[in-house]
Amino acid sequence: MTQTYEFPQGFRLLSAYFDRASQEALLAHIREVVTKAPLFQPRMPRTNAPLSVRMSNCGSLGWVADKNGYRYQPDHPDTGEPWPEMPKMLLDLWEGVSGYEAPPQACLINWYDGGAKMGLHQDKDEENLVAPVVSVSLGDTGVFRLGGLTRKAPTRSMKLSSGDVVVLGGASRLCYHGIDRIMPGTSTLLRQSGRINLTLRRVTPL
Ligand code: MD6
Ligand code: FE
Repeated sequence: MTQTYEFPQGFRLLSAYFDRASQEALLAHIREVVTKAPLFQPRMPRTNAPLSVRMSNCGSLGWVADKNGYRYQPDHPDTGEPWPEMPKMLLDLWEGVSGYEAPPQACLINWYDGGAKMGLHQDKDEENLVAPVVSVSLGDTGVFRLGGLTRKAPTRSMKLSSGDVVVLGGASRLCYHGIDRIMPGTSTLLRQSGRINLTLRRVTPL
């Protein structure tokens, strides 16, 4: 018998939070960020195996992954430059949905091409686990899997479309989650098939 999945308190999926015009405006900001802070190839610390997504960041801190571990740092791992500023649209999003009194410090940009995915993981590299993580999806639909507080807990999958916002707050903050696959050709926002996911985070305590 299959176990039923209970949505954790504090998980929210805000479908179509951004309309098409806002998605285009946000995409233009992200393209500008990536011009200044080129996509890099993250690697798994123990094995040094590359992840299938490419990444960049904006904000005062950025998340990086390489043979030395997972961490937040103020500069780009390849160029050594500080991360570009966080676009105001993202600060406004955080203010609108996070319920947290201080602004986000990091926006991780995950760039998926058609075959990319992201294994089940917890977001727990932040010193601040009280603030939620807020994400925005752009481009092709991604099949998102949300689980529980252990890797073995039941999971449930849902589609994230361009413009959707997810909030992992409260009891859902440390729930396992990942992207099983993306569905090429489901959006016309990007010039090619692919998906972008932005995750906004408060890294340090207040
Ligand atoms: C993705 N998202 O949607 C991967 N993490 O491509 C995440 O890993 C994520 O959507 C924390 C909070 C929301 C998320
Ligand atoms: Fe995550």
